[in-house]
Amino acid sequence: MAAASVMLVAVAVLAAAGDGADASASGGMLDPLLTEGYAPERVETATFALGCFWGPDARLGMLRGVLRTRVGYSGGTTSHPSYDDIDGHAESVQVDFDPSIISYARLLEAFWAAHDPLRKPRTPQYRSIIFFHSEEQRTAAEASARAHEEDRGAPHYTEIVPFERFTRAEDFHQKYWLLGSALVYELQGRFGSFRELVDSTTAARLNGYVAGWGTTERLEAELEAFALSEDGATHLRDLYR
Ligand code: MHO
Repeated sequence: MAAASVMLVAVAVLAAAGDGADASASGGMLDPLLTEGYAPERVETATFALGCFWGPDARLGMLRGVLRTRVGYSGGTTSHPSYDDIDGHAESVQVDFDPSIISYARLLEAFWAAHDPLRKPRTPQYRSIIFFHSEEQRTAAEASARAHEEDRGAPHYTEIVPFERFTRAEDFHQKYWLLGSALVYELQGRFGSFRELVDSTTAARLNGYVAGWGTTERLEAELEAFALSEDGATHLRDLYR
């Protein structure tokens, strides 16, 4: 728990540093992904490693245009990694997004903003990696890395490698903050399985809100779309008072 609150502080500091990311958060306009009946024409996947995966799961899951997220292990060679036997893989977050709402370039900005790629990873488990899924993603990642290095004036530890495989992490690592919140009970019963719950846009956003990535304005714009009970809505509002 102590570790989690330390991380929350770190996340809050990053937020205060302002990645300017949240044009996506701006009030008023509802994310089409939260609109009944909207179906993306195309869905793209992005995979990143950037330290403990709990934080980026919440951070990236909050971005407008992100359809779903999951955390897992990527970047190693063994076929059945687990948290206790991660063996060369890195903690990773995988994001499905609607490219008509959010660009890959914008996700890359969020990637840089959500960790410090100039800091040497404690262990291989916490490496900074962009796993590209296409040549377009590779080109965008390389350009973005160059620009980011120039900006920071120092080389970073980030690797850019082709995506190979991703193994989902254990259930208790998925939507970490949501799972620690009473709000998770609101979602149980709506979905046929825990996996469907984890894979929902609502879970991605609520996890982000509980982790502290929302704003009062955005919450008021989105709250109805989450269809929470009165208690659930009050609980969420209380977090942003
Ligand atoms: N609490 C751990 C990170 C957990 S994350 C799933 C720590 O800060 O060392 O790796």
